[in-house]
Amino acid sequence: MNTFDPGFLWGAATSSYQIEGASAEDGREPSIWDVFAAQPGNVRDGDTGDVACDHYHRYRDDVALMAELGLRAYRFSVAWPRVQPRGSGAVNQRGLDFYRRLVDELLSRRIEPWPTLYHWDLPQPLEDAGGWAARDTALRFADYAAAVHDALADRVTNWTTLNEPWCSAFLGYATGEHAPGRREPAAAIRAVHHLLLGHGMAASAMSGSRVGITLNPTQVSPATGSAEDLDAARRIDGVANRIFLDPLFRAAYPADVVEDLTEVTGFEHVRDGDLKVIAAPLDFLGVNYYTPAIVSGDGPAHPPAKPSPYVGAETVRFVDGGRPRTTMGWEVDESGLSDLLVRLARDYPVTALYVTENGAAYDDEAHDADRIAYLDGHLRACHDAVAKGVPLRGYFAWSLLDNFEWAYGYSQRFGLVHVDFATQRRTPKDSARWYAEVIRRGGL
Ligand code: PNW
Repeated sequence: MNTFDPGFLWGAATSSYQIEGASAEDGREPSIWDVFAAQPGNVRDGDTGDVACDHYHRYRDDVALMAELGLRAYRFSVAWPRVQPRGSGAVNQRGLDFYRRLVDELLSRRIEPWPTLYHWDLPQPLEDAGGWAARDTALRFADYAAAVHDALADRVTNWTTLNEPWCSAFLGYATGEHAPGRREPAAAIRAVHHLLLGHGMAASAMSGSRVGITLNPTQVSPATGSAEDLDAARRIDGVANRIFLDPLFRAAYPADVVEDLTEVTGFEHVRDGDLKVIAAPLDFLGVNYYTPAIVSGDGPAHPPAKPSPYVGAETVRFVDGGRPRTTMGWEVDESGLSDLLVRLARDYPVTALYVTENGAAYDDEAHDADRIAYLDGHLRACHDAVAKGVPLRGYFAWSLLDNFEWAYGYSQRFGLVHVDFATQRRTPKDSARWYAEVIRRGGL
């Protein structure tokens, strides 16, 4: 049996825009995702998060469901446009009250609340003022973080600033696949910096609590040992991983990444002292993992017509690993997760790691043997990493519920619990019962 430490934290995750709905209730105003999803062509089938899983009204039932699964922790995100509808100024008490009710409900069921302060729903007025490409957004974020922290720090211990700043910066500002849908590579690099700066400023505003950040590092390997493929892997590792990890843990942007980006930016947006703020000590690092990457340097000589999220590495080609794929088209390879965790613990001074998301989209409704196999394989990979000395302290399955999967709308189902979006009926899948049993036994 693969047993985990008794203190290992077993959880599941969601995010505000993906499940809450109630998009215009109790003073909430539009975020960049409301505006982006309303624009035809941006989200599959014209889906929006207006209703989503209606969690805003059903949170009590949803917490009861979590208790049935035996979850020890629940990772959710706070919607900035509920708390500060215009992104700055006075807080909206009714918005904060929702999260207080949710947290109290969790605590009454002995489920640890793990809030994330930013899972992509930027108040639209801040995007109108330049979004994450503008420095002021970092200051606004720290202000908002302090307001939520003040309201809930008496009952919440573990705080995460950002979810996957890579997606915010590169899918939001370089490829335009995510809100705000901009295609400006230089703006994406500025967004990286202002997201990191906002993280650092927020972290210092929350002293006294345990504070971390969640990244989605890419486990990248070269297709062959050729010099071209090794260089392709270095470049992707640079602009996907080290561009975040080095500022956070070493207070510096990696020199090779700065060099790779010379035609895009001279990093004039970085001011003296910023890196010191960004490298504020972290209590934990959250890792979201779904699939690894295999890359080759023999890509097309010119960037393809479709914009690449890998700014400065547009010619790198992603190679098929020949493994089965989920309905997202993502290859299933759990060895990437153990390799990634081992690498992070080896290269950076992380004291505690959590897998803050891991899971798979499949179409099966009740009997989801493929999802069970995915989760089983990845939990074994976590166990391997622990055996190799990685300080992995917990695991959150993505996701508790089928939900709004961003540009894919409701077409991709990641839930342990099936949601019939016409009736909002929740039905635990086999994977939910399987996961409950894993938690009860403390391993596999
Ligand atoms: C993450 N990519 O998103 C998010 O944190 C979740 O909100 C989301 O539902 C989940 O993973 C599943 O997609 C990602 O293109 C979206 O590499 C896109 C990418 C990675 C992560």
